[in-house]
Amino acid sequence: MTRHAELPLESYRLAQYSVQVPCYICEEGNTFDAEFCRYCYAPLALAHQANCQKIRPQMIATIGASGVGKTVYLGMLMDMLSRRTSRTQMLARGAFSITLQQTTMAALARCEFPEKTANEPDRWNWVHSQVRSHEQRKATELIMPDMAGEAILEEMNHPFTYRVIRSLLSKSSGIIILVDAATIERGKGDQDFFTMKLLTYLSELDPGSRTGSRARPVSIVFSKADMCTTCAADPETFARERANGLWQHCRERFPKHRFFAAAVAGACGVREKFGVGEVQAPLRIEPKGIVEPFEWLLGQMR
Ligand SMILES: Nc1nc2c(ncn2[C@@H]2O[C@H](COP(=O)(O)OP(=O)(O)O)[C@@H](O)[C@H]2O)c(=O)[nH]1
Ligand SMILES: [Mg+2]
Ligand SMILES: [Zn+2]
Repeated sequence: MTRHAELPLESYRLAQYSVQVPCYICEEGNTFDAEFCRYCYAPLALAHQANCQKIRPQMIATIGASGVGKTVYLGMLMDMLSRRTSRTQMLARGAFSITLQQTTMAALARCEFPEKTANEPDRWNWVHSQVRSHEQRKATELIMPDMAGEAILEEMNHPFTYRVIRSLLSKSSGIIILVDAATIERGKGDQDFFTMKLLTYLSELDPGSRTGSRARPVSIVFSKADMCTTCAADPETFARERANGLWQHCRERFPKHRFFAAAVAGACGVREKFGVGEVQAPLRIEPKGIVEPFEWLLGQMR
């Protein structure tokens, strides 16, 4: 046994913790080795990625009630943009940015829709990407999360329960709102009410400011247009006739808005899933109107 032992003093390692890394979404300080922001639960990988570049990324929020098709739409949008060789193209930054596209496309390839998005922000998929278009020489850096509809509703009803949603919506340069065309066609008013609530929340985040909500472009996308031919043919008229409250709100509060119709599936069937019961299954994948709302939004943001 020896009496003397040499122990290296490693307290210098603690010095690294004195430098805080600000979260890209809520700007609160975090330690350099944290995976998620301790205030809003956004991944800190976004902050690390953004720090490596000269251009600060802009944000686009995709919102809508639970089950409108946000995950399917965003997954398909990423997949289409990342495979394109002409017009608008997308290049993922960071491996985490590919998960949404991967899980959506894997599910669709099995003739299934992807799993429901979890409510906890640390389980959402975030996409940080570089978007190029042939009209613009400079690329745009974009951050887009796939949020859960229940969390969005909770934040609207009880502000500050989900800080990540509030910070993201107040900083977003553009908004994509998804509305379920199939439920509107069936005459149910809840989609209309939910979207009006969203628009009111958005316009009250920073009322009156010139750079605030009124200046922001908003794409209103009627999803599941494969189940509603009138909507697919003319989304603007469909909005005016079938979702009049929503149409009026957009006209009065968001001067830069446009209505679109989108569908990922060409036709759907119902199948039995063990332990779950009947679930919708896509029979054909026929994406329609997926890229248009995004390209319009990008054009307006520039
Ligand atoms: N017919 C049809 N149904 C769709 C389409 N996209 C989504 N759905 C249905 O909507 C459900 C919810 O989609 P999801 O993307 O998880 O919605 P989210 O909660 O807004 O993320 C899916 O399970 C499908 O049943 C579509 O393009 N056509
Ligand atoms: Mg989802
Ligand atoms: Zn944060």
